[in-house]
Amino acid sequence: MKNVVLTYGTFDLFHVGHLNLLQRLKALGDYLVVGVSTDEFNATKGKQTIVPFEDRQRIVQNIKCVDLAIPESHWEQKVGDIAKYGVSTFGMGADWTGRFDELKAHCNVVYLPRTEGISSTSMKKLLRVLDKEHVNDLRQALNVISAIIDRFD
Ligand code: C2G
Repeated sequence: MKNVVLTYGTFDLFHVGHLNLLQRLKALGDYLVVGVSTDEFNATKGKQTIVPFEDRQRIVQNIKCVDLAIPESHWEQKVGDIAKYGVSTFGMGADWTGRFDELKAHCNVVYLPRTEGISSTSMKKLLRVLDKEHVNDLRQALNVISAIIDRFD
């Protein structure tokens, strides 16, 4: 009997924190199903991604430890997915601790430690600093500084 593990996520700007979690979850079973949040669903979460859904799903589907990547389009699909794929373990990162305990009625529920020091949110913040508007501000500031330096020459 296949030991199926299920998880969900946005996986924007896929990074080592996502990889660590998926590998740890796969180690709990022998078949890993990953629900990837659609762009529409993320909008309801107030989340906007850099990488569109189609690309995020393809990236996750091609991660070696992932057996099946499915769309996550609403919060309520989890119980149906657990039954559909015959899930024995549902798992998330620790930032979701306690949020899916109601699923314990259907399978094991685990929350695994997150990888510290890396997040899509912090990468997005960094990218925002490098956007056109900020670069122009930086350029103007540099011009002012070099004008001041020139006066001292
Ligand atoms: N994660 C992690 N370490 C990090 C960053 C993320 O272990 N440094 C884990 C999160 O805890 C989560 C998974 O990676 O379990 C995916 O994280 P996100 O892409 O941020 O997913 P999220 O937007 O939290 O979506 O229905 C549940 C939602 O779809 C979860």
